[in-house]
Amino acid sequence: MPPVRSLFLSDIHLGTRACQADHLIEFLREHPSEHTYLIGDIIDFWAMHRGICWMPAHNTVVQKLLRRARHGERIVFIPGNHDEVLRDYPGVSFGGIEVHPEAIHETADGRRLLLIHGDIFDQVTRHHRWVAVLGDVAYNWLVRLNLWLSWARRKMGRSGYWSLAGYAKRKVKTALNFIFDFEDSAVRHARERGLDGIVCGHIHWAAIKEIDGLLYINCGDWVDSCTAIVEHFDGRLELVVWGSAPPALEPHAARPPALAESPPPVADIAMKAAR
Ligand SMILES: [Mn+2]
Repeated sequence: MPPVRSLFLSDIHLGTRACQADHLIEFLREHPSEHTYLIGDIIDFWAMHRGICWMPAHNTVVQKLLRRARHGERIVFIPGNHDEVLRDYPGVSFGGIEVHPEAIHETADGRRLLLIHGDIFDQVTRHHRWVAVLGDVAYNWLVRLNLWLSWARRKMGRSGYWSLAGYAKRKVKTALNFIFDFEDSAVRHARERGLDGIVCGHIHWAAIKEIDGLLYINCGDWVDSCTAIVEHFDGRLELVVWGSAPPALEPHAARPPALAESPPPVADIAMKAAR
């Protein structure tokens, strides 16, 4: 019997430099499972538009997943916004990996969970797709610009009323509000469908918690935090933080999301969170 019943992974972003494929390969090796759910943004077609960064380790991830499907594991791929081209293939199976726009998983203890990437709960990607795409490109430039601006202000001796720290704090607060809105609308959606909870991704912030009596679960990502959700054979769900020097990640901790590519804290996190 494999060590866990189910694996839930999202936001791997294969095809980008930031993807932590090596850690993921280790994680997969240690966690054979009966069900594996890939909950979106597994392959980053948006980033590959701008320049492919496809490492040998990215091939290995794909091969390992195909191999698991061949050996009788159930592998379900639920596309996200970065791999939305696959949304055009509902019900299709690629090498034994089933593609569905969403799925329902029943845990060993009988809870029914909706599995969906979650970009539909993100007002930015939903209504202003161009903002999200632009934000993705502009993010690194914003970080640099902010650094340069603060340097220029110091040079000009204008340290006065404009506080970089205050600016960063306001941005973090915006990002946290963004997360709370996301979580609330995800849980509301699951409730409307008469389910016991939801497992999603998208905001790169792993969590297992109860909101208004429903289970809210986010798989996190394999760009920055190397997190996954596992289901044990008794139906218990656990957040796993993989790899060396994991952040002191508590599911409820107020940690700003998605600090990939090691930006300084001045980053426009709200924009980043829209990934
Ligand atoms: Mn996404």
